[in-house]
Amino acid sequence: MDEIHIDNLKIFAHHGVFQHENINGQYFYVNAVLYTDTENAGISDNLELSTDYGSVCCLIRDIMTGNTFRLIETVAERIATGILEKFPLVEGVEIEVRKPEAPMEMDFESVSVKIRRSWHNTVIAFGSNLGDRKAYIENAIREIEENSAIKDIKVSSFIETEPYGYTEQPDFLNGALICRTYLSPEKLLEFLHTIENEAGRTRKVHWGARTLDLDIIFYDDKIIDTPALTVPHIDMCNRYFVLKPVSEIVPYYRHPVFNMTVIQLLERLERND
Ligand code: PH2
Ligand code: MG
Ligand code: MG
Repeated sequence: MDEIHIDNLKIFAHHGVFQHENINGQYFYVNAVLYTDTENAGISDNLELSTDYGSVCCLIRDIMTGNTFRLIETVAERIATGILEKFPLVEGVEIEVRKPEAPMEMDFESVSVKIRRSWHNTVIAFGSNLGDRKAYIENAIREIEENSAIKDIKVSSFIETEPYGYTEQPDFLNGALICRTYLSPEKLLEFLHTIENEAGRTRKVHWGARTLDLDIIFYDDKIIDTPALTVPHIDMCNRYFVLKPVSEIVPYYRHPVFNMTVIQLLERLERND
C-alpha cells in the first residue's frame, strides 16, 4: 500500500495526567502515516482522488486542541479513528504522539506512543427465534449501521430455518452481513454482546432459544482461538443457516483454515446432506 507521511506536526495542547499539564499546556509532535492507494491521483494529477494532507493536519490540530485527555494513548487513538472516519480513501493509519516536555526530572529526548489502526472486513451472522424475530434483527442492523467504527454494510436476505443442534425450539430467522470496521475482534464482540443484551438476550440454556444471536464468522483472514472468541466461527461449515446467507453476499470469501470459498463450503454441505 502507498503511504502519505506527516512528520513532526507541532501542536500546543493540554493533555496530561498532572493538573499543571492541563492548565499550562506544552508542545506535542505528531507523526502520521496514511496508508492509501495513490495510483489514481498520481496518474490523473487530481487531488480529489487522493487525501489532502492539509485537511488531515487540520483534523489532528482540532482533535488535539479541542480536547484535554490524560493519556497520549487517548490522543493517538482519537486521531487514528478520526482520520479513518473522515477520510474514506485512507485504509489504515500509523499515529505517533511525542511529548518531549513530559514532566520528568530526567534527561530524555521525548516519550511517545505509536499505534496502528485500519479498516478490516468482517462477516457477521445473525439469528433470532423468540418474539418479533424480524424486529430484533432489523434493530441490530440499525445499531451496527449507526456505529461510526463500522462502514460499508451489505446485508443478505433473511431465511427461515429449522433449529440446528438442540431441535426442541422454535424456527429461526437467519441472515448475515459483511461490513468494514476498525474495531479489533475483541471490541467488535463486546459491541455485538451489548446489542444482544439490549434485545433482552439471556444465556440460560446453551444453544437455547434466543431473541438475538450475533456471531463473528470471519475477520479478514485472521485465525483466532481464545476462550472468548473463535474465528472463523467453529461450526460454520456445517451450518446451512450461516453458509447460505453468507454465500449470497460474499460467495468467494475464502475460509483461511480449510482454504475453500463459502460457495464451495455450501456445495459440500449440500452434497453431504
Ligand atoms: N443457532 C444456534 C443453534 N442452532 N439453528 C438455526 N436454524 N439457526 C441458528 O441461528 C441457530 C441454530 C446457536 O447459535
Ligand atoms: Mg450462534
Ligand atoms: Mg453467539
